[in-house]
Amino acid sequence: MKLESVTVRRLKMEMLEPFTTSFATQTHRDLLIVEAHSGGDIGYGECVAIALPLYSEEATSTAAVALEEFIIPTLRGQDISHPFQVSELLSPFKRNNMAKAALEGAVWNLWATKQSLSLAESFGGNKSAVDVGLSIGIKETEAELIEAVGAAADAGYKRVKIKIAPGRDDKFLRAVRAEFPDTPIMADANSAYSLDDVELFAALDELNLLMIEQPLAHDDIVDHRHLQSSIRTPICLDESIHSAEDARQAIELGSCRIINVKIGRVGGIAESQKIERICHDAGIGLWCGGMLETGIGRAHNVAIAALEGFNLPGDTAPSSRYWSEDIIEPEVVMDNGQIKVPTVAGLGYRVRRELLEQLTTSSFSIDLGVS
Ligand code: OSB
Ligand code: MG
Repeated sequence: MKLESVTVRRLKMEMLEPFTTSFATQTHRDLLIVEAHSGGDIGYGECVAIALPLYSEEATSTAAVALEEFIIPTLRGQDISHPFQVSELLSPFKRNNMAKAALEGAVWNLWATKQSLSLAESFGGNKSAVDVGLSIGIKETEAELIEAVGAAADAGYKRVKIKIAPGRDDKFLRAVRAEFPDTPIMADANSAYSLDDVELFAALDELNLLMIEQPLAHDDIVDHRHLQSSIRTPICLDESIHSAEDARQAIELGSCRIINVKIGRVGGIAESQKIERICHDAGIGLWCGGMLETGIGRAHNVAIAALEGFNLPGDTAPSSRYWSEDIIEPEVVMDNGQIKVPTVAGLGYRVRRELLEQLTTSSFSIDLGVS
């Protein structure tokens, strides 16, 4: 498979409602779509970096530079017989995981299309449907949060994740638990706390949360170990895990009992597959996280969640939770708390090219020089 060119589009997409975490409020997404072109086929990948480096060190603008200056040019003149070659070729470059994953994902899509495999099949997934959870942003009041959790439970989501931050934590979670004694709920702190807060987390044990996601620093593995040994609620690591090696070390140290894989954060599908095997073999809970993706990123997330090691509901809500119009057709829909894994070859959805063009604020193409 020879790539003729790669196009990177920067898109601005308004979200249906603002999404607040401990690090920012997002009202729209500023993201990149990567297109890998070969022989009339296009493979699509999404770069999940956000506008400012508040979640990880990557930002939309810096990912675009990394793609243009050194990530895409690495494929010049390469004959790609399998997408593993892409991750291998990019491995000398440190980090830049979201930028790398966007290109690698586009090549996986292209390869799956050419092999007549569904994206899930090409990744090694064999589930016919995946369980879906909802991530709810920080609300102003307990009443608003209770309403949102009730709506999520009514809609059939298999579990509800509640974003927390100092001052918006135990009172809010207790109010929700009092209202919904049996709903599977969890909390995500996006690294807003420190070991000084051990007592706060120990007191939350009585709420029977499924897990508490990334309570401590974004780059920490050691302090999470101390926290995990002081509380019963399982810790799930998100921000701290950038690779299979990070996952191995966190598991070995006892820093978490669950891992959230985001394809972008760990640098791609190949790395996600390695983490899936590690978690499966270690008996660690695993689920697919989300970064408020468009339908393109969502298609990749649903496909990776089809691997057997992904044994907990993921943050892969349907299109209508985020967008008035998604950039794919049909939109991703949820049925009884599940999303069907597409079986058709390639991405599994048609990309709405005209809408993609309309939403594009800038773009560049790199010729990979195939004669
Ligand atoms: O920490 O999981 C997170 C969104 C943006 C940045 C970080 C996170 C999130 C979410 C949303 O929780 C998940 C989704 O619905 O895509
Ligand atoms: Mg998280």
